[in-house]
Amino acid sequence: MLIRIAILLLLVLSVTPRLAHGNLDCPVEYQISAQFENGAAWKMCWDSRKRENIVLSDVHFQPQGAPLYSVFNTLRLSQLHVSYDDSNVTYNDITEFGLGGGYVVELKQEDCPGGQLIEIGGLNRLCTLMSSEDDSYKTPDETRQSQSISIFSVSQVGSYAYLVTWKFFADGSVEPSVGAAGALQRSSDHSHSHHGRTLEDVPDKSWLSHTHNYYWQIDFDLGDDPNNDVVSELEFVTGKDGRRALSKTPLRVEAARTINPKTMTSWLISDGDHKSGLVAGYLIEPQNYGHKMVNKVTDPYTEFDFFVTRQNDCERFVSENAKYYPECEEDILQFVNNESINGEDIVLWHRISFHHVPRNEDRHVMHSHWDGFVMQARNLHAQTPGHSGVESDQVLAAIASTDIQSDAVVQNKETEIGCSVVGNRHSSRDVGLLALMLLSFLCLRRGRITLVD
Ligand SMILES: [Cu+2]
Repeated sequence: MLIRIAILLLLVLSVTPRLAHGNLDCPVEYQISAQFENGAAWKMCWDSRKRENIVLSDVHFQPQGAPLYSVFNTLRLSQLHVSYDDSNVTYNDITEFGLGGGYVVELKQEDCPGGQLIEIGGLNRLCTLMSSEDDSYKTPDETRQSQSISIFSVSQVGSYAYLVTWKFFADGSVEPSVGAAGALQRSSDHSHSHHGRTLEDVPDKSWLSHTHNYYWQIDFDLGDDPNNDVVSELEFVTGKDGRRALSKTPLRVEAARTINPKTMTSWLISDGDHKSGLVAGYLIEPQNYGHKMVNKVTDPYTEFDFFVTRQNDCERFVSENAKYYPECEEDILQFVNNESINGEDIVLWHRISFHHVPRNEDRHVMHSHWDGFVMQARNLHAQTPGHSGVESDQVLAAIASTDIQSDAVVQNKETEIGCSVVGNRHSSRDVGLLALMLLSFLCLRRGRITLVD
């Protein structure tokens, strides 16, 4: 009997897909992998959904000589919200129409030069493309190009053609982006409208300005345990002495946050798997967030740029979600309902806006306007990936010739939301210290602060 059970167990294990040693949990034709010159690799599964089209899952990165490392459970564009300045029309392209199904454009080989075309529904409609571009780094005696694999498809929605792209770099970083191309969608019969521009060849119309709000849904699953990732908000606050100090605030409950350019807001997603030493993670620095569209009257969630929620299968679209999941909430702001994300599988949502003011050059065909952001790998490597780790004599001579001044230490603080504390030095040191002690005491009483090194 025991032998039978053992044989059965062996059979089950031999046919169950497992990720160990590079086996992805999807059929071979739905797998994408890339191997780079620096020894690193990406492996993932792809799918095409009727609404959002490309959904990438089981996304793993493998640094040179290291085991496969889980990065994302899923990646998708969650809404393409287009709001016109005249407020007459707002599109939610993904839930009203969709980027998948018949909206996906067939690609030719010249659309995917040197790349691999993949069929969706019997037509070549997905491209994976390896590229080497720009200098990844340059030293006096070495130049290395940045290698990446791009995965993209094109969806024609109304007059617009959206180029939805995911780029995975050889250093572990990831860049989601969308190119808006095609043609202008809406015009008004009121020439000289304050809500648009009259273009050269159509004197009796105004082509209306509008904002494209791109919302990505990023389900990080860093390392072996998907439930121990931690999201922290980073800010750099300039003190009275003119120095900027880091303020790090772990988010412990679901949150809707805004980008503050003055404090250079960014978000760090850290892997809780670490036993000791440096913590692996990803940094989201929204340096290309542009002019954001905020309309609290019609779409209250547009006030925010970044959301953290507890993973929930029925929370799929940033807006008009209940249209497909009536048992669930309608929009992202309602998903954020104070649930604890401590020790949970967390999902991030990020919005980047592009305010599109029509110009003559947009008639009759628009050039692609690209928007996106980078998720920068942190501590996935001990040093520059692909570099020997040995400085040449030329590099050492260049370093030696520079005048490097030592710097005084400025203490960083880690706080929880509502208890952001930044040290102040010099003239107001005593007052700052007193305020720091008082605030720390209040925070400690509320059990909401952890001071670290
Ligand atoms: Cu536009």
